[in-house]
Amino acid sequence: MAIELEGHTLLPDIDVGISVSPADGTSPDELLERARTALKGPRTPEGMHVFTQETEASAVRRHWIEQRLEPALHNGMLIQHYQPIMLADGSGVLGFEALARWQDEKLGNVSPGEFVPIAEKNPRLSQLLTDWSLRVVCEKAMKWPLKTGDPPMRMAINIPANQFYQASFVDHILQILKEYNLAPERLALELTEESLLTDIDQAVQTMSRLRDQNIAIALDDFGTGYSSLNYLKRLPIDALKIDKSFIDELPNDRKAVDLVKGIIGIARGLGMRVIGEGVESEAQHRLLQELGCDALQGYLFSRPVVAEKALAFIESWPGREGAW
Ligand code: G
Ligand code: MN
Repeated sequence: MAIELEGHTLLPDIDVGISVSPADGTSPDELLERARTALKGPRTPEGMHVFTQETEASAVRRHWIEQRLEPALHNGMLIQHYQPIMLADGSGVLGFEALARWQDEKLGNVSPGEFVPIAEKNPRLSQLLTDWSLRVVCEKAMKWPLKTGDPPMRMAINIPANQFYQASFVDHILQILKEYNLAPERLALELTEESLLTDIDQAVQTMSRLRDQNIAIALDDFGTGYSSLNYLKRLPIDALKIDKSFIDELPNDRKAVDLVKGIIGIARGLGMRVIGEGVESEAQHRLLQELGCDALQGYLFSRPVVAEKALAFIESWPGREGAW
């Protein structure tokens, strides 16, 4: 329902959490608490969230993840993993994406797909996780011995929107690189479309500063957000990473093939590189290469692996330059 307010039209969105007595509780407090918990779970198109035992279990798990992430970071329970980004023709490794793994005593194995979104909603955890990631990569991965003559590979790090929009973000990154005596050419930052939409002017400005310093910028999970093509044109982005959900439907789904073809065409037109994510089969690899993808990443080549394995992986491939 539209509301007119001082010349603006507001379209308020309503979410309703539902709990039912007596199954979900008998006191008003208990029922309210569960209705609130329900709000964090699945939503019907009408904005209804009904409390279930699964909502409770996943809310409890989310709560524990939020509680335990900070001590886990301090106690070395997170291990940085690295997934190679391959040149599409398979001739070499373009770089790696750093992806953390967390083995928790109480929660078991917590995948980044699970804890990263939770951390990203909490500014403090977001900052701790991003800093940890950056520092581990600078301290360890950037020091991997490269064969003489090999071009330096870029290490890609995922940056949450709330970090990207910190006023001191660029200085902070440069400061860390300086501290470890590293060239900015060794770093790539992965941002999601969400990061760009908060404030497009600031995004353009921050990205331009990073770009001026030769830090590469990749747009992650491309196609899942709401970025408009108009924005895309304004942003100084080096590479688009096509989201795995599109790649999953290759090579047989005609529409997915056309979409991916379209995305590659747009990226090309804007002078950006294209990286396909979540490549799991040889057929996907062949098609993406044929369609003109520059680089590929996925289980077909390697899962995210610990540093020693990543190093062994590089040794098994001839290093080669690929700009991004
Ligand atoms: O959002 P982002 O693109 O940063 O996510 C990377 C995630 O995707 C990581 O958790 C990584 O383990 C996972 N991943 C990478 N390659 C593959 C793949 O080929 N298949 C699947 N299922 N997951 C992948
Ligand atoms: Mn990523």
